[in-house]
Amino acid sequence: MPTVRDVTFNLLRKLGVDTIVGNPGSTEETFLQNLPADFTYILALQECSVVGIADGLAQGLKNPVIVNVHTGAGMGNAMGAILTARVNKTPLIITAGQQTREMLLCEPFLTNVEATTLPKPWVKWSYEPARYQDVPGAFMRAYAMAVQQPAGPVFLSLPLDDWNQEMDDVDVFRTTSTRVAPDPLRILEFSKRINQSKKPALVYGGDIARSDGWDEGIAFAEKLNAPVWCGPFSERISFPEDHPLFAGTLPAAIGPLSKTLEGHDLVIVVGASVFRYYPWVPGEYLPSGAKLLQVTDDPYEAAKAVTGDSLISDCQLALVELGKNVRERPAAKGQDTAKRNPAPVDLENVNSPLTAKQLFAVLSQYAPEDFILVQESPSNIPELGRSRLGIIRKPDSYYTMGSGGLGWDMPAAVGLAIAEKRSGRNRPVIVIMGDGSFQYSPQAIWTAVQRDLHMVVVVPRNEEYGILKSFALLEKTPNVPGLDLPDLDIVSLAKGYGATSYYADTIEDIGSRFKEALERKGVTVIVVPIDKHVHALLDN
Ligand SMILES: Cc1ncc(C[n+]2csc(CCOP(=O)(O)OP(=O)(O)O)c2C)c(N)n1
Ligand SMILES: [Mg+2]
Repeated sequence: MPTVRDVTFNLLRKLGVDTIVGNPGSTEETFLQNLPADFTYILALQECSVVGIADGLAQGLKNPVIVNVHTGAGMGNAMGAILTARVNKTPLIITAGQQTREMLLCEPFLTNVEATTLPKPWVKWSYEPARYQDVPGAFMRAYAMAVQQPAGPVFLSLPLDDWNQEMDDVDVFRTTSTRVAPDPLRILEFSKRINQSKKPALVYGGDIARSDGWDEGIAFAEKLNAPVWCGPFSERISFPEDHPLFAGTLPAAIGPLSKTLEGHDLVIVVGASVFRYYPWVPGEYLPSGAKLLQVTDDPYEAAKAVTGDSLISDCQLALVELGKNVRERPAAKGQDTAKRNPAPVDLENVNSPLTAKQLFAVLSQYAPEDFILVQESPSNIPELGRSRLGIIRKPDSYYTMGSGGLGWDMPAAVGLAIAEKRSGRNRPVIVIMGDGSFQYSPQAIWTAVQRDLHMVVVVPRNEEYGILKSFALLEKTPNVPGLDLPDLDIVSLAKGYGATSYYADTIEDIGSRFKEALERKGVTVIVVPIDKHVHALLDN
């Protein structure tokens, strides 16, 4: 008779899920024993990196990935990245071993007490099979739950003695649709309101990128001839930032956001929260007299929107349907052209250390035509966005976390680089990583080196948690302790994980190291000192 393992691995083959990212312990070894040759196990050295790598890989492959971590402690370490996977809407089947059923009542060492409660509220479904025979069916249900919109992580707690049990060779494979089409009546209502509006504005978010709606988003904006804003803290970019209709990123605060949209009588948000605010700056949600329409694939987002009317749908499908029904508009008189042109930077007269702006200008000179950009560099996001390197022009080329949880981007970049290698796209992954942010998941670099990936990490080193100083200024909270980061030897850390690493502090050095890192495959970490200065928090 087949075992639970045999039946489960057969199911996973049918589902096309063949990759496990994990960090093993004794409670996971029965699952991992004699891993079939057609499955890949990717080892990461800490669970935040495990989940981050799986997240990047799943996004890069556009397919769910299995995560396997070690009972309660592994799940504890994984939680920050699980939270981010939920916000990022990444389908992950997260599994953790559980102690033997025989002993669970006496709670032996390594018992995951209340295993299904631990990952809540950040998983869509959390389950420990009631019987070993239910393990394959639980995986099927987990898959179906993870891939349906809004996609996201699910959790299975798996007692270690289940895997070798014999069971009938049941086939629990089934399929389910993954996209939700819009209500046709609601489409007509929304189209009518768009057609009646005098000056609509568009706000695009990550759902469009996830639904492969890049082209449809452009066509819709061009038909309306309306400016396109990117929602605050967007984890994906869904519209070319060099397009003449691109208007910028909305500020992440109530008052400034509505001020930015002044002059528009209708705000059409597609695939973003309404809105992802950060500091509290009071004001109206919308400019006076303006109304808001939201399209989202997530009923939760529709319910929590602070204002406006919502339509629940896959964003690509909704853009196509709305596009058929809205009237074509000419360009408004005096309408601006592309807002996002690289800012001019003087590289002739520079001080030491360089500014972030100068650093990004240098990197931009060598940036290839095709690459993936990943950033976790909080105080430098606006400057990055004004450089050629940071102006996103192509679909599926920018990724970050929508949660604010540091420690996600380094491993996610590794997962994305694995997907690039596996798919044969082979774009290099360029990571801009703050010196503070670097410390949350540095061990992901080891996985990248071991898997021979092409990744270039540039660390703007300001020796501080710069963004927190900006926040303290805005919130008028002086003398917060613990915001300085002296004496961190990031080059040695990177070398310790096997990367090639350099300290570069001149324009020539930065340029030649970056160029070399892009030409040579492999993992390179370049640490560049930059000046300390407190940025305005709501600078976009
Ligand atoms: C897991 C986690 N812990 C703490 C924070 C709070 N936090 C937000 S930004 C930041 C500092 C980031 O510093 P760095 O990467 O050096 O970027 P800089 O602001 O200097 O550009 C911290 C600690 C967080 N967002 N996530
Ligand atoms: Mg810093």
